[in-house]
Amino acid sequence: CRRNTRVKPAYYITTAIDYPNGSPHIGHAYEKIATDALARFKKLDGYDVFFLTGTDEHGLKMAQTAEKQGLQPIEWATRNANRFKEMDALLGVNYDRFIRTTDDDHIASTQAIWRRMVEAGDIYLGAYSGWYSVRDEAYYAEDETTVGPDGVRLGPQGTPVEWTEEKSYFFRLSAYQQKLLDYYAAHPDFIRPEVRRNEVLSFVKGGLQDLSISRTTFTWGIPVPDAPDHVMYVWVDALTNYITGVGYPETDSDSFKRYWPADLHVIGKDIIRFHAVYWPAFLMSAGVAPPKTVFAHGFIHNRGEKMSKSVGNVIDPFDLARAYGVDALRYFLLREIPFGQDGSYSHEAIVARTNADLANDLGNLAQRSLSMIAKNLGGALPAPGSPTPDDAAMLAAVDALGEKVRAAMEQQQLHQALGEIWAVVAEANRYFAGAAPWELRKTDPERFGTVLWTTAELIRQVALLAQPFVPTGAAKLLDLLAVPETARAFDSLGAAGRLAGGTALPAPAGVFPRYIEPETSSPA
Ligand code: ME8
Repeated sequence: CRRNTRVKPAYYITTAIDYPNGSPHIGHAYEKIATDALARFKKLDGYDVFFLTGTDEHGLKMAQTAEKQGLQPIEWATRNANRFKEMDALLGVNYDRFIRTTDDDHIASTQAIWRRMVEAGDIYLGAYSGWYSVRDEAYYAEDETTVGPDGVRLGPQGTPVEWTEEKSYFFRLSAYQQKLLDYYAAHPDFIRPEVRRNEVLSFVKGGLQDLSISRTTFTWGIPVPDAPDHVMYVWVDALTNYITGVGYPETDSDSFKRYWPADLHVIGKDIIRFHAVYWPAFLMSAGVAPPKTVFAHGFIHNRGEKMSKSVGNVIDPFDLARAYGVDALRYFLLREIPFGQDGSYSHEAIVARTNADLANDLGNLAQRSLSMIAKNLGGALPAPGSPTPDDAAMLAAVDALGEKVRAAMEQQQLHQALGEIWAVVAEANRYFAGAAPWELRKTDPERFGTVLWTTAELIRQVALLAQPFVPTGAAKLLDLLAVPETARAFDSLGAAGRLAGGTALPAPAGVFPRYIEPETSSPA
């Protein structure tokens, strides 16, 4: 059966939706870049990918900041949502839909899931009192709070909490403890990485209390059906974005049937409870299948320090992309920080990665080998002669790379995927230096051709696999090897896409520039 007549398998991947309560920071950029790399990988690997991202626009905090600016909440949300879209465009984040929780279809979808939860008997009216953090949009139990030296009571995230009492609708979360534990047991990949899974398991085993899911003290939210003085708790609204994005409540629609349940929700570690406890419980109540995997990544710190507006060390992704280039920024974030762990950003670290891995190891190898072909062979790719054991070993190593990278990506281990690719790049540099083609040119023209062909072929496969991570530079490398657009998916890896001797190559050009310190100080 021919590949292009087969129906591609569906793959649905999402990011968290960001609070557009200011400009995006590097943490927002990190999550979008990582998710984009995962989405691109799956597309290149033959999947019909749907990639959803967006903004989470309701809630008291949004309303309060808008008011401080003298704006309507929707004006403030729109202004900042546009900044998030600009960031995605700049960083090469190729989403299929940018959802805003103020979109009409999302409001309808959220009211629909609410009604389904009412029909299931899981929503009741009660009164709520507790310690509420405006900053986190969350209520906390007394024992989750602490009193600081200045007498201010703080929630578990270190934000101030206030004693609050209001009439509220409740979701019967307590009824879902065993169902959730059974679900986790039956789906070991539902929460990743392992450390987060353990955290969630012990939280749920400790018992679940019903969840307050409506507010009467402000109006910037989605109205509760048939209860006009209540707006929904922002997290009910926010989590629902994932099903709105593929057509909920039209559960019979092609898109919903095709893409739901989602394959992967990529989120930060601070919001795992919402995604791994509340969300599957809401979905079970509404009769919708939970997503397959929730992966929580770590936090990015500035030189090891937590970023905060008050400290003034928040990093602007626009500045970074301008200073280092988009490929370098993407590569650094995805290579340096093991996905799932916390990591740190620093100017020195990004420069070191850019210059060593991109400019030297891959960029120079391409430049040197392709220049030899241009200069000595009139730009025509040589055909390989009979391979020596070294040539054969090099080719075998790069032919085995696709499987290794795929295995790492299946586990969302992006840093490991890049580690595998650059291990082959390092090997290729040793191979090239050992073969010394500049000496073979006169003494052994056939082997000269074989070494250059082998080097070009391994650069082709490295560039194919690097596309999800450094899309611009990888595309340039493939251009330099005259690889047509139709031969850039992963079905062209290995023998299927071998470079053909005699192919006319364009004039070589630099692909990954070195970072050179400007006269003035660095941006960070
Ligand atoms: O939590 N490093 O929005 P948000 C890495 N609207 N990731 C970070 C980070 C950092 N320093 N700071 C934040 C929300 N993030 C909700 C989500 S989803 C239905 C609703 C991550 O703007 C954070 O963990 O505070 C989250 O995944 C995302 O950025 C948006 O954070």
